[in-house]
Amino acid sequence: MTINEKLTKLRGLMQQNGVDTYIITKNDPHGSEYAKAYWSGVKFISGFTASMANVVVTLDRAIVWTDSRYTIQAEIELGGTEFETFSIADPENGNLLDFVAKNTKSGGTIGFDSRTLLARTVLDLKSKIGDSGIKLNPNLDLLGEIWENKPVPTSDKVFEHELKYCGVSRAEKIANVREQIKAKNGDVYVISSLDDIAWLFNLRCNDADSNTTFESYAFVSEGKVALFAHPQKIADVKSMLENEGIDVLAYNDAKAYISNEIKGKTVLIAPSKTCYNLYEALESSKIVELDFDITTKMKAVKNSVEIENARNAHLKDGISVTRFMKWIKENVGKTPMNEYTAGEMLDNMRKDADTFVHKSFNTICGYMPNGAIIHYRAEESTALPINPSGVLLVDSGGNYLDGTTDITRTIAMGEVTNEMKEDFTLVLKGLINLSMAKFIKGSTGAVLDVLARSALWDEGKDYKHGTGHGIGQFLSVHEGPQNISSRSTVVLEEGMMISNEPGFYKKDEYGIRSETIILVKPFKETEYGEFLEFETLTMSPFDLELIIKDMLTEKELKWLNDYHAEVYEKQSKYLNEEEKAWLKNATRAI
Ligand SMILES: [Mn+2]
Repeated sequence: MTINEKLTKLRGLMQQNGVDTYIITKNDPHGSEYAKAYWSGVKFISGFTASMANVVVTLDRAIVWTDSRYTIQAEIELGGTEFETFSIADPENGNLLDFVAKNTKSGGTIGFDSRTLLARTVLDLKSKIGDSGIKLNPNLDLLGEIWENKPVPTSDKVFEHELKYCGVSRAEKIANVREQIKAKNGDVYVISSLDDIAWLFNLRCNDADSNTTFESYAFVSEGKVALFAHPQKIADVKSMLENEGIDVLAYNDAKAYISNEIKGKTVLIAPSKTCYNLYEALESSKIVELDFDITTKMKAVKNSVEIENARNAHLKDGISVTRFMKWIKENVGKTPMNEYTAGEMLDNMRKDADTFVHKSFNTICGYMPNGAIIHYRAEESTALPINPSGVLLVDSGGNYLDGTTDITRTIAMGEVTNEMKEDFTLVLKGLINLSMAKFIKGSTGAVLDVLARSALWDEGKDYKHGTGHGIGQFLSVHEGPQNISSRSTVVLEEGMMISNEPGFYKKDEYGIRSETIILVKPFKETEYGEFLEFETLTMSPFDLELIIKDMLTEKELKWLNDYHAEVYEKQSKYLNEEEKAWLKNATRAI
């Protein structure tokens, strides 16, 4: 079926159902960053594969909303179809909800599959429609009727994430959640967020697409705790959970069970993670809205067992990155390679580590102009060949039983310009200054963001992305609630892990980014307050060939040399003689 044929079929169904405007999103029912393949309705109907994309189909128009990162991709992938593209930054038409509210006639109907719209979105839509006379039909899975060969859940089974990796038992976590339900004056707490549920029950699934989560809902009250998951996936751990007093029920029964259990109760939920389909069932009870799940904050503060495991995972991961840097520097210009094959080489090197499960996201390997595309992903057929000059940006990570990693290194492939070195060094100064930060307890990431940008700002340069995101433990590579950006509102606490990833992107020429994961830990307590600092968990060298030593202050230089000495000390015992010699030179004091 061509895209235009699919649109014709969809419009036929819209007319049969009395729908004038139909909304299709990339969301799953859980607000996940990476939804399972069977939720990829946008890709099915439009062929558009960007990570940020929503679609509206009316009886005479078809529109994709995306952001500026994907403008070129939209031109290519949507070319020759009926689809128009709107940028979310467009002041006129950038807001999808405003568009549908404005462009649906009074008395007309907006339809959607309420599993794919978050409660927050539908509540916004309702307020935009107001008393215009437009009706909503929220439970219409029209795509399901025309989607041939729709992907189905994988057969991967849920397994236990052992106590030696996660450090705290399910029973203890559930008891803590119950205390917080009480503290927030709730009776019942309903969780939709998949990584929160995986964390709470100490369960994981080695699923496709870099995911360790499994589709589920959870219900916690004073007397009950229930987990809803696809029966074939949860089979191996079902009796273990039931023996601990956890009700294990079918995923598709969640809505009915929850509606029944919440009558007359006060329900806690996070509307930013709850789909409207489930929210509808809660609407008749008293709802206390959470900005984010109770478990999200608990999960973000890592315990001592998780921290020790993470140190190990980052060391193993860093060794793979070191081996990759050695390999690519020694082979560029001799062995044919492109962005795609180089990325695969690194992915394969990671597989040697004993606790490695899969990559934590799709490797970004961008050579020269492609390095300047922030979310670039090389495709086998269009990857640029890598030549022995210029810079290669590699952002990658692994999911290990003992931790999740995310590391970016920018590597000189041969001769580089002075401008590239200057930009690399400005970015590195930012990374170092954030790494060295001491800050008073109570600070948010917004207080620290400038540290990573200041050297660039001195030169009138900047990067258009946040500086840092939280990271999971054998879970999602991006997790909240903390982050480092000018808009951050969450206080950084001891035990939180966060990325430190300033960059600089010269459009059509080259991209530079350096990234480590840093851990918040105590610094000192004085008469003026309690102070915190960071420990760098990521272990792999920064390319000395790209550093202009004279641009570094004495303090920055000392940090760099100390860090490199630590990388060598920790990694060398796992390396062979040849690798050791290479790393010795790559981490030499400058
Ligand atoms: Mn990152």
